Amino acid sequence: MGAHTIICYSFLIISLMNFLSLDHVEATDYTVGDADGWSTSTNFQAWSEKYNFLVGDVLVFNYVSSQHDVYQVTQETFRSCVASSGVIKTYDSGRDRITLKEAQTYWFICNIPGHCLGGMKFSVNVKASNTTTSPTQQPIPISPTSESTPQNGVSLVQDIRGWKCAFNLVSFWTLILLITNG
Ligand SMILES: [Cu+2]
Repeated sequence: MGAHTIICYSFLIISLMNFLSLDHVEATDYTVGDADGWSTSTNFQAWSEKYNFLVGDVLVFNYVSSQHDVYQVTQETFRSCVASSGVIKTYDSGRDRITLKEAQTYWFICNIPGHCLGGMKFSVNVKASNTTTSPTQQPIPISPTSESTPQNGVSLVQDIRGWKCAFNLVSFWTLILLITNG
């Protein structure tokens, strides 16, 4: 086995390992209300504030379909609990999976009479999951309320990802050069 071949294989293996660890970030399923499910006995706003929701994550609503439902609504309807308008989407299967597709705030209520006013409502602030923009370039969210935004280690992760990307690129072209030069 020549030196070139060994170098080629080394780069190939390193690139492959990098690739596998880089782009396959798993989306997370969050069961709303944890073990209690979607019910009248849970403080859902407190529940939602425990987590950092990222684009691609899934909210799982578990409930008895004859007792509750799930309405995705506007902020105004979220506040008023009057769902005669401002309804974006409704769910009533009792096993609803809602994928958080956008980096935005989502508002959910139960539209069974009295339940929303009784506390079956919460918002989730969904953040972008896999951007390459640095934290200084991120737009400042415009929000009428002064909601606090929990911090996490995203900026560091993005830094590492950026370096890995550059490294993969260098590895790839080195490999191509080595192959074409025999
Ligand atoms: Cu309900």
